[in-house]
Amino acid sequence: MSGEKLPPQGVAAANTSGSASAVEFCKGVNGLEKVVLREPRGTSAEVYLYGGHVTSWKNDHGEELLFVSSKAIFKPPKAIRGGIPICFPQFGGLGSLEQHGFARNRFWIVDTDPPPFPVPTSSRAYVDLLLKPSEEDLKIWPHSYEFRLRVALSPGGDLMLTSRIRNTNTDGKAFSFTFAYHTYFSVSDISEVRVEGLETLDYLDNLQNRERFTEQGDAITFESEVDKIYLSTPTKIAILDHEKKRTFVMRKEGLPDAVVWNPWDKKAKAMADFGDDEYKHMLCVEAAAIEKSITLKPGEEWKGRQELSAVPSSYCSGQLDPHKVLQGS
Ligand code: TA6
Repeated sequence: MSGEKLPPQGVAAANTSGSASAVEFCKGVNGLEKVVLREPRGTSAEVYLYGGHVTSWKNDHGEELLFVSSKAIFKPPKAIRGGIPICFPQFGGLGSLEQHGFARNRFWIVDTDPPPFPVPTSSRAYVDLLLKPSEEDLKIWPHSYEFRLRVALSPGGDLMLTSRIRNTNTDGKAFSFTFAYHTYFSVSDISEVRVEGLETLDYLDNLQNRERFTEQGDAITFESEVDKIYLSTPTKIAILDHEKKRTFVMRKEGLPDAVVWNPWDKKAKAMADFGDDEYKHMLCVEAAAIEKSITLKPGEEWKGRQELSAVPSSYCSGQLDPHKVLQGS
């Protein structure tokens, strides 16, 4: 079948069987390798080996739920603008490495022999990716690690990303890192979007030298550039798109912080790989570990997990009561 590529050597054929194969290995933009995940009910996701980067998540109506810029560059060393870039081993400019670290502009491989997964994945639509440092990487960040990323679609179409990072240094050295799933949500109109779950929390404002403030009591709405790191957030955050009558629910584990970013008009114009008006149709809400960096001794492993669901909701029916969403299961 066109585009169908056999899975890499050793990848369990099991999860490539079934009608529309649950996992398809194929070429994407500029011939970059990608993996397409499909669930029988019609939901799907796409992951590029370049950056271990999810670039698409569609619901069972085929509607795209993630934002990818029409000007995104699918060519190393530029990170793909949109989807879910992975910030590791450094978030933002918090260190001596390039902005957001290097994991998002490295080539990952398919993990043909992953260690047993902590929780069984209830669907066949998943892929395991692996990143290890190259000789070049060791010169800029002298640490050996294994970064395993499982991207999975649940039978209900939820998108789950689970990262397991292990310190494999043989020189007894520990290492520390910061981390984020830099998720770009597709929204109908940013001025109609509210974020629930971050009220009254402290945050570091990236637009004011990361000064610390406390968020006011109500839901967060958007009318100008925002770039905030919310600290010690609840494990569940809701992003309400009123016009689309859709609520994104983010559940996270091992990622205490959350970044909220919209570049608005000026920054949008300043980014070559971003359309001038695209800020109206995206919002980044990023499950992260920033305030306290993660430190691993040799042999130790850290796990950071994010689960995204998109639930239809209608404001008028009260279904959209964010507190119900956030307190619900
Ligand atoms: O996550 C928010 C942020 O750190 C902003 O400060 C902004 O720089 C954004 O990430 C995008 O960063 P990038 O390096 O992808 O242009």
